[in-house]
Amino acid sequence: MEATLPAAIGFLAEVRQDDARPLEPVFAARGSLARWHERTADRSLHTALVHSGAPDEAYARDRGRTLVLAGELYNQDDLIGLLPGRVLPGSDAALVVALFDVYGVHAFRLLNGRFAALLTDRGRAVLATDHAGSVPLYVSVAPGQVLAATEAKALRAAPRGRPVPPGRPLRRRPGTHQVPAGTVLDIEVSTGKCAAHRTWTPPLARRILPEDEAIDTVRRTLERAVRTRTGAGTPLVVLSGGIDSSAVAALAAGRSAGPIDTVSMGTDEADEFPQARVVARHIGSVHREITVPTADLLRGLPRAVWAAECLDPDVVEYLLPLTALYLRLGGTGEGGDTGRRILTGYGADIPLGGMHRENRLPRLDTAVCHDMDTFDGLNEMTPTLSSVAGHWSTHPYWDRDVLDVLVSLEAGLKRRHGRDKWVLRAALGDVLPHEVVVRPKLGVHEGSGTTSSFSRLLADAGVPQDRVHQAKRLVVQRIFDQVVVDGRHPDEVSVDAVVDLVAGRPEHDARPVPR
Ligand code: IOT
Ligand code: MG
Repeated sequence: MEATLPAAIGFLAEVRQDDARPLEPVFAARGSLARWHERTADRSLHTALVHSGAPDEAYARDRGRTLVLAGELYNQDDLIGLLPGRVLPGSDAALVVALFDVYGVHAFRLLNGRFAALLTDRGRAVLATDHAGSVPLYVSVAPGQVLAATEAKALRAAPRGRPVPPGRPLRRRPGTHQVPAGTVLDIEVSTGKCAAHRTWTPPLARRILPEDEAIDTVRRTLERAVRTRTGAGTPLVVLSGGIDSSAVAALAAGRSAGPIDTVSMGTDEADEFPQARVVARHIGSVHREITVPTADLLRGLPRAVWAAECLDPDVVEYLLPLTALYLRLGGTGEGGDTGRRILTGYGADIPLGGMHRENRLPRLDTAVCHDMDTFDGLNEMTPTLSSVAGHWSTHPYWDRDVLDVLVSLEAGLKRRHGRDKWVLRAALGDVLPHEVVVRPKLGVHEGSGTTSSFSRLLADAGVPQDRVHQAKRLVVQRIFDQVVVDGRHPDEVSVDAVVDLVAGRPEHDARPVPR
């Protein structure tokens, strides 16, 4: 459990009653590939695993059950306490399979982690996502076969599956479904019948806490989330200099024996380098700045959509600069020896309403409720964004405990004394310079100039101002169709050609876009 990266960062797993040939594994995630086959009297399990050097730790077998796990857990200590008298499990996968023996499918309600899992148990295939669905999981189900993968493109050649409610049908591949966040699908392999269990849901009620107590709770849970994500090597934090990533960097530095690494990206048009430098200097990190030419950034769109399998143009604008950064960090990830463990400040704005620049409390909570209702399926937290470059990213603000605390605080603690994300700023006041604590939010899409340069690309191609957002949606959709649905490699997709196509056919493309 002390390796830098999780044992596996992705999988394709096929549970079948027949002897059909397994699918060719296709992943954007980069790592070593291990294949593995197991046959019992009534079914076979074929698995292809993207791993980082220790594929055996991504499997666990116990009492006729086999579990395949991509990702990792963050509450092992608590979980191990539930298994008194047993031999201590040697991996996260072994821990989950041991818990399954005691709790059945409800074992997944106990986990705080970043994972996707498949478990076979006699005639059943059980699929599970973490609370946030932060490692995407797709499935195709037909009588006698259950095919599951952490990337939709890996199921491209799967035979057409049947609906598995509440699975979300994939665009133009209605037989492939995405397993919702915080969900277990318990599938009878022979019939394809599926029972769903929700294992997490965002808190709907709000807690009233005195300022001190709220501050203390946020600080403690966030510290723990950073600690459990730090792993064996030197942590690397992607740092914008805003409060979210600066808080993560300061907490990681606070518990590290030596200096941590931080890195900031900017473009030839915009950067937040001076702001990030203030933080790097304060915490004593080894800091790097990476400048990406805007033209290269935009050319990277197909790779970002290929990695994230995302159709939302706003989210793609957040993910594009981050993908560009991860690809330039260096390290091949082949064999798992050079991939980095990366901590981000991603996601803090969702439970705190930080994106909405909203003063009025009813509107703030409306924004929080809306965002907590709609994040699922956007894949904005996917580890594949960084694993296209062989790295593993993890987001402390979407730790299950941190998220539960942040969402549930009453809105007056999120917006207070004229400041957004007040409780977070107050909780980090002692570890960051004052100017960082009070710095207003600037999104990565703004700080890197991504939104404006993408808009300009479309305007230059002749898209009228009031149609730019819709045109962005169409560009992303067409790229998605090529690199996810049709299985093309992103290097074969020309952004200019897609932009020209969208710009040249306004009437045709004005119809609503199905999600
Ligand atoms: P933003 O908060 O700006 O960035 C997310 C993370 O990316 C930062 O915490 C930091 O770790 C990293 N980062 C940002 N800019 C840089 C940079 N220049 N160099 C290095 N690292 C950087 C969008 C946003 O504003 O990102 N994300 C929001 C909300 C998403 C909305 N989604 C939704 N409603 N479902 C967020 O909460 O992070
Ligand atoms: Mg930020």
